[in-house]
Amino acid sequence: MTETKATCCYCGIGCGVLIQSEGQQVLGVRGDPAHPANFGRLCSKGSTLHLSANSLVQQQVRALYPEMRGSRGEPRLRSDWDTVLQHLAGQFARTLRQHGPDSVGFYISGQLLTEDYYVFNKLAKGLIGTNNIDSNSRLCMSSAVAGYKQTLGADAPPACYEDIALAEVIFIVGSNTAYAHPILYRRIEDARLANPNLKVIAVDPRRTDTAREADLHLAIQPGTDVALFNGMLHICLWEELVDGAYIAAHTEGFAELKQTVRDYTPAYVAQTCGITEADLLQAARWFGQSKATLSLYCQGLNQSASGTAKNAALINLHLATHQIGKPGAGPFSLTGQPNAMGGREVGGMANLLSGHRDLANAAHRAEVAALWGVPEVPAAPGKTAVEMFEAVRLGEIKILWIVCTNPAQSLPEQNLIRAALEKAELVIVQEAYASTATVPYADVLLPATTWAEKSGTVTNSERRISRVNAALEQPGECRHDWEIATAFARKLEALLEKPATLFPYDTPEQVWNEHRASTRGRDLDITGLSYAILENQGPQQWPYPEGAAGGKQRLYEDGVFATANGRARFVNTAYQPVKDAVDARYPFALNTGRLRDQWHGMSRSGTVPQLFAHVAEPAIAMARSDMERRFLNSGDLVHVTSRRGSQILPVQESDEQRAGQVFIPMHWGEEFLSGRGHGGQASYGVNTLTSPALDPSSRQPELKAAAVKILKAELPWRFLAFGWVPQEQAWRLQQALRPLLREFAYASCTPFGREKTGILLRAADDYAAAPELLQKIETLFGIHGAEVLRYDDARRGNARHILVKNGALAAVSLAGDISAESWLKAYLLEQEPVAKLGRLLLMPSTSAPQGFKPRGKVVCSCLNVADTEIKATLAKLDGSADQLLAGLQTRLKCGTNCGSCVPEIKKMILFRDGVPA
Ligand SMILES: Nc1nc2c(c(=O)[nH]1)N[C@H]1C(S)=C(S)[C@@H](COP(=O)(O)OP(=O)(O)OC[C@H]3O[C@@H](n4cnc5c(=O)[nH]c(N)nc54)[C@H](O)[C@@H]3O)O[C@H]1N2
Ligand SMILES: Nc1nc2c(c(=O)[nH]1)N[C@H]1C(S)=C(S)[C@@H](COP(=O)(O)OP(=O)(O)OC[C@H]3O[C@@H](n4cnc5c(=O)[nH]c(N)nc54)[C@H](O)[C@@H]3O)O[C@H]1N2
Ligand code: SF4
Ligand SMILES: [Mo]
Repeated sequence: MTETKATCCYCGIGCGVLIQSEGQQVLGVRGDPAHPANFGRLCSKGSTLHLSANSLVQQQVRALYPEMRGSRGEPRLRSDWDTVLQHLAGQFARTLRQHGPDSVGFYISGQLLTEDYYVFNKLAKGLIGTNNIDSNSRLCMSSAVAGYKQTLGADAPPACYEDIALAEVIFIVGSNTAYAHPILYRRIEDARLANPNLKVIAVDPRRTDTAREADLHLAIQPGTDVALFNGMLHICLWEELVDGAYIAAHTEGFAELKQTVRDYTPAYVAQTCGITEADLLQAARWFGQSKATLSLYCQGLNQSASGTAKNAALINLHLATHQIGKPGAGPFSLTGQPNAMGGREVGGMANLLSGHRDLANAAHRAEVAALWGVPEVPAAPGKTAVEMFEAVRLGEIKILWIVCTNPAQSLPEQNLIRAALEKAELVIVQEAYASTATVPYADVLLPATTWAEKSGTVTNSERRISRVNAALEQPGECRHDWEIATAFARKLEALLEKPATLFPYDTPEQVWNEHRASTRGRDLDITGLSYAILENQGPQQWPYPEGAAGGKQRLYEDGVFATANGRARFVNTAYQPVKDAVDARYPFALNTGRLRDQWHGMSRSGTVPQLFAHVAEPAIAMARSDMERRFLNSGDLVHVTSRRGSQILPVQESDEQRAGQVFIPMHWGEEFLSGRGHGGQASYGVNTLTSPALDPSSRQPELKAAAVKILKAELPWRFLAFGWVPQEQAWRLQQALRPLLREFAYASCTPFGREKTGILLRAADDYAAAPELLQKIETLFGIHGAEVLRYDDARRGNARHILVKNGALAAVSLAGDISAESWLKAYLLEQEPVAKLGRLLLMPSTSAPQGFKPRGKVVCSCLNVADTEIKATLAKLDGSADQLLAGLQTRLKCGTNCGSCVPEIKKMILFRDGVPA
């Protein structure tokens, strides 16, 4: 077995992993003890990466061969690289000649390696001559970028992970760190243990696990952060918590801001944000009085039509109180994707250029043109993500090349996104997985390598660059992303009769060295670094200029900022309400975001059944009071309708939601959830509903706030099929079921299991579905033939069909009355012998057979510990919350491996007597 150093391909914490492999098989993965992001730890997603790389699974879900189709409507056929790339180069050359360079667009991704990103950026801006290249980071970090640049002068997160241990106050705003950045959250837990005086404040409309554990939770109304930060500054001014000397020496623009925040009185702010004045005061005092306040923030700030103002208002607060440029302090944006930072560094977006340069700056354009050896880079700004799809829909952009992102799942207002994908003359999808919602739109599918197969570099949230190495050969005919761009570029250069190539690369290192040269003299200067240093001395932070002994842990310690005069700038921020505001017709504010154990459209995490133990199926979360008023029970189906579309979903009572607000995890797209939709309009999951309203500076869409109405869906007929499926068929089965979901008003399809893989399909409609359709589904689950036990009541439309194998349930389908679901599912999960049940198995009874105790929900998925076991053990223990947790960890081992479930176990301790202690 060999161990290969790489990083986790999920979040921006950038944990180091060691991939354990033999030949073409990944056998295991462990945290790299030497990596400074995680020191050997991994969360629930990182520690199951090897399961996602299992070759049996990969064979079923990966895009393995280049494919293209003759024309729309025809199926794509397998082709070869040379033919496909030659075809694409021809199409590009023709379109560029007829319609000019802005008739093509590239939509790329913060999950690409820096080298991949660099080549695509040069291809668009250097060779083709268009700035129509943008990335999914537009949906993610662009408000953070704009906020940093407006205030500090450069897109550089000033703090580092070690600051967590040094902070006195940690201000977590719009970040569910416990779910989205778990290994950083483990550091917060450690810091609290080490320093009982550490105060954690969480600002989130929802009572997330992160918020529940904070010393103070401000459950503000959606989108009111600017009012809150201005209000805190108002209080800091009154209470003389601002640092006048620092403001005078190192900043500018405070006088105007001071005028503005006068109006943000505690009474006005408390009212606007929906919090108490006492809590507001407490937050301001803790923030301003502490020796070191560290803010951690993410999409609750960024994904907003006032995202840039939210970022700037928070940084204002740090500057005014001098909570920046010193250990334990600073505004620290947590990067979402593993290499969103690298993408920013190479300038792979519509308004940026290599080396943190700006497209709008003529001198910067000239520098980059000189570096690349081209006459010029185009001046006109390119289209940003949402706007690019709009331009495609309007026919302005004819060719769209999508790389490493799944826009038919993740962009807002899916109806328009789908219309754009249909309108485009040519859609190219460069993907690792063939299973995503975007792939069916591809006229050309380019199969890409992915985690464990790629080599290059990534940069994490704390500006730290790591090398990633390939453990496996490329499967099928997959190619590396940078290689595909390079090969295409050379073909296009030949057609355009260019005398020499701009793409002389044979290795990622050559690409990286060119990128390095472009950073000379810039804030992110890495001219002192090399692949060799990264390999021999481990991951390094930037800046790391030539001659430096090491990277820089923390920025602005000397009070000199990255602006022309060295002074940080206060931005005069004013509060603006959310764009898609609630009203009498659309009375609920819809919020969306992450689940702990899933990643975006779930192309990878969705192939690991145990990652569904935490949350098994799609649902919309709602406060109990709202449900009672609408006579809704958990599990009821509701129509969720925004001003743009409608999606049916089961409703789930949640103590995390305030009244008037609802939440849908962002992961549930067409891949797992669909249905015929409602009122003639198709639905494609959560982003059918969301709003494309953009922030004026960052052009980031407001994915966290959409007004919706919620009406009970009267769909009396229910259907459920679930069963164990051999691993070598499970994922093909799931893909075969997907088109059938559209036959029902509502349908979802999700895996379950642990050692074995199960698939569950749930559907609902207003009338019984055609028997042929149900038979088709049952056959796919193996429920056919003589051994199937059958109960059918045609008159009532009820049916129960059961396949028994080796004396236990193997697959079940229920139609009409599905009330036996829970115990049948438990019997199947636990492979409980069924012989003794006899006829009971087919009796239309709701309740479980006597004496059967279901094991319940798995809480610790690493060590397979269920909630029933935790509750039973808790009943025998006594002591403080910390002692109870320690007791559970000793006896059951739950929460002792990756630790991702610790917040959930703590919640169970809190609620052990039914009400919070
Ligand atoms: N498990 C998991 N982890 C991930 C990812 C994943 O898919 N799954 N994706 C990664 C990526 S790309 C990203 S960008 C990050 C995102 O990481 P986070 O931003 O932490 O995650 P989200 O759940 O999108 O949103 C965070 C919180 O913002 C809150 N919020 C909503 N509106 C507001 C508001 O107006 N103000 C405030 N203050 N808060 C608000 C939401 O209720 C939510 O709890 O996660 C990364 N990590
Ligand atoms: N409603 C709502 N929508 C959201 C958000 C939200 O909070 N709410 N968050 C937004 C945010 S912050 C983000 S970052 C986006 C994420 O949205 P997407 O970018 O669509 O998310 P992923 O599913 O991670 O897409 C990455 C794709 O790349 C493929 N892939 C993996 N590795 C490789 C590789 O090496 N090469 C290539 N070519 N392909 C590869 C994967 O199979 C996957 O399909 O979603 C945004 N959309
Ligand atoms: S925190 Fe988890 S998902 Fe993020 S990089 Fe580390 S192991 Fe991967
Ligand atoms: Mo993101």
